[in-house]
Amino acid sequence: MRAEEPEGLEGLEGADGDVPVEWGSDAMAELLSRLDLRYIALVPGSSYRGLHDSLVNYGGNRDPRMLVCLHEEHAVAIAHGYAKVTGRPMAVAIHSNVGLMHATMAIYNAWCDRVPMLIVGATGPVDAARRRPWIDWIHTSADQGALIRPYVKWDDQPASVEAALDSLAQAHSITRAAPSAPVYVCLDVSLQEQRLPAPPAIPDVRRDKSPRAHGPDAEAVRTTLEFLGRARRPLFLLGRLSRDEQDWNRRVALAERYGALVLSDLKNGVVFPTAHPLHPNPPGIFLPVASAGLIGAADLILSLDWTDLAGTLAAAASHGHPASARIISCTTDSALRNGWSKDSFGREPVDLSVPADPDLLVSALLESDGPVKPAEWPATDAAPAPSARGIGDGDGISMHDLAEALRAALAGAPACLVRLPLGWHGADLEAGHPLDFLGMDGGAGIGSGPGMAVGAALALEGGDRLPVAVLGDGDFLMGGTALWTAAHYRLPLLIVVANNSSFYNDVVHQERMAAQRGRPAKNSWIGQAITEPEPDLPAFARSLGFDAAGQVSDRSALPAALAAAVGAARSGQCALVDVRIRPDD
Ligand SMILES: Cc1ncc(C[n+]2csc(CCOP(=O)(O)OP(=O)(O)O)c2C)c(N)n1
Ligand SMILES: [Mg+2]
Repeated sequence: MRAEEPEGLEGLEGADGDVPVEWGSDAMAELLSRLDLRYIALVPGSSYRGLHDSLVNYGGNRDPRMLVCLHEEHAVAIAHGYAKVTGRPMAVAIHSNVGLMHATMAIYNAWCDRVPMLIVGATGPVDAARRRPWIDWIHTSADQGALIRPYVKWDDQPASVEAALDSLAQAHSITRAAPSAPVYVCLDVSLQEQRLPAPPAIPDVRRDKSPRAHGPDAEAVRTTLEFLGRARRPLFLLGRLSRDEQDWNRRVALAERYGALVLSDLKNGVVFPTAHPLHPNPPGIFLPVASAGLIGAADLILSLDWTDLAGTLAAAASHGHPASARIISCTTDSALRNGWSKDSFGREPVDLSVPADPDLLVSALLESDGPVKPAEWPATDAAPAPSARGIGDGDGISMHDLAEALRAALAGAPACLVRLPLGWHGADLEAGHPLDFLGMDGGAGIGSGPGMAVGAALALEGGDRLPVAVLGDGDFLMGGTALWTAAHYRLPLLIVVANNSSFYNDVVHQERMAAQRGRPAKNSWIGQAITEPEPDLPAFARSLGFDAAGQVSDRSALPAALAAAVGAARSGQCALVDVRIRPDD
């Protein structure tokens, strides 16, 4: 049995399951229990001590059940990883202004990744006459939501218990509606700790049946079909799409019907089989040159919530392949545009804009059974399967060697690559199911990898798919204490650290600067190396409850080390493998 497993009310002292609603926070906990939220990730804090008590002693620590975290950034990253797998929001409780300050980068990542989550914040008494000396004053800010307003979809600071109940219900509805993004409700400690003269009416949260996503209108479907019917070289840019298997199959069917070539993006979860003949180029974080060629050659581009369409077209042009195609862009993302955050990217030169859920557009297009002319793409060379490239020679372990060895160790049973490090080659990603790879962090905020891995492990717990996160050592070290939450709740998880003892991505930037300025490239490691001392990652992981043997630096030892760790994780353990990789390829 897992630590703090709320089997019945076991583990709770004196709770008999029938506690009356007496305090403001009891009513809030009651409302939360009706919102289909299984977990609430948190770092405790006195600004929500009332709610904390109610979640435990009124609600029995279930629906939502608390997940203790060692940093607010991890609590949000866990909800982010959970949402990437399930598409559903978790709750997160964040203490006052200071906890929110810790949480900010993770909220920004979740915002950029368009995932739902309900963040329940708290503040010291808004009424100054009620503040305790010192601590309540430093943990109370005017308009606390202003800290994160540019990168949440909605926020509120209700001024009564009744308003708080409505606000929480509304927040839960808003975060799930497309396009999804985090929402924040700040609960004044005084409301939580208010004794209620009588239990308030709890809003009927079942009366929330509005559609979560909108399909395209008939005119948009008709015009898209007409453009597709005329196209000879259609190209689909598949971006932020669902983890649903039926949606996946429909995308394949649509591409096959029109003979469209498909590009996907390593920043997002996998949305199309990487080995399909219509997916000729491996995905990249930046646009690969071969894919730029396809953009230049296409006569119709159908962009389905592609991340940064304008920047992608500009990149293709800079590679010598300007797009001359007619462009259809299907996304609801304009609903989240604001002046502060530039993550909605530049102006898209589109011929048809379809403000709808892109997977619903795919469904609608497939419903038409009109005649289809065959596409006229020149035959493309299918990318070699990852296994055909083999393990490299030379000293040490390259990122590609690690990919090969990991693929072999995971063969035969499903796994979910929760995260890949920045140096991973797109050609080394082999994916045939929407949960084979979850994409990156949304906002490129380093330090999120461990927390998101734990969140994905939580979502996948009890299934047959093993969560595996391959993390850079910099990313791992920034967020590593998130591992404790996985160990504490016994969530099977494998973490592989691609350890180059460096913030290597930035070494490359310094090399570029040196080349541009005619300065010595040999200084590029200064200010980047994570050495002297070199952190002992296995010891660190063991201290947090993970299985971890010593660092693997010999290529011949890698298969056995990975096999042992995969075996441990598949049998329910938390395991980490620290792999010394060559920084240069
Ligand atoms: C919060 C944050 N700080 C700094 C950066 C800049 N940055 C981008 S990649 C990177 C290096 C990450 O190191 P690691 O995870 O070890 O990956 P490597 O580049 O070594 O493969 C850094 C520091 C960032 N993106 N986010
Ligand atoms: Mg590194």
